[in-house]
Amino acid sequence: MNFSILTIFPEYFDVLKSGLIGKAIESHKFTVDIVNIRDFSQDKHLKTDDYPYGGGAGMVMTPDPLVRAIEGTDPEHKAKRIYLSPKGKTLNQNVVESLAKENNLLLVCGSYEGIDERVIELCIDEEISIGDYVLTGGELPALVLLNTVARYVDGVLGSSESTSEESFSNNLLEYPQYTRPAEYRGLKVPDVLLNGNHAEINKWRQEQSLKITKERRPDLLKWI
Ligand code: 4FV
Repeated sequence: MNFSILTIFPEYFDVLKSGLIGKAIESHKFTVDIVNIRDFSQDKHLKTDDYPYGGGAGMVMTPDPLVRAIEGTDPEHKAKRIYLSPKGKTLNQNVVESLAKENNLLLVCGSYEGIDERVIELCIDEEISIGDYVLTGGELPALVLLNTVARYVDGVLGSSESTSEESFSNNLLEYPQYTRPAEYRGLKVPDVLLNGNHAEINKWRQEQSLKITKERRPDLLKWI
């Protein structure tokens, strides 16, 4: 799987050198190329933004550097081209699982008030939002999307970890987790987890997931 990320702040993605994702990239489990949109600006000052037609606060990213960057990075439109925006479909585990089936994802990070609408018309396959709040740029949403999709790439998660036993994997929130010590500040680990009876443990975990989901996210239960 390859991720191409188009941004005017490439340094935002230095974080990809660390953690589980950093190790996975190092060991070529998947590839990431960071593309600086400014490199595609024909403007003598490499400008990539301008004032919005119709007035209003802030600036808008100009179409040409973006279109050149997208077509320059993905000339045969092999990638699924995604623009991260609050107007997009909300990212959830089902969307993540469908994106994880793609070989090439091209992520466009907007800045300022957003990008010229004609870029979306001409080049974008899908708009995706990470949530109903406004950020200063699309870089963090792109990092969120990459992190959650990369977890589905073979070999990224260690053998002990899996995407099947976790929150939202079956539309339920995950059961409570415990580790040593068996008692901490007077709080004990539930006995069922200490008795080693896996049928009992799985039953308790299913009950806990259902109970917690009913309490905190009853909206998820309509999918079950
Ligand atoms: C966003 C979101 C988001 C809007 C204008 C970047 C900002 C600025 N992207 N999910 N929520 N984007 O707030 O994806 O350019």
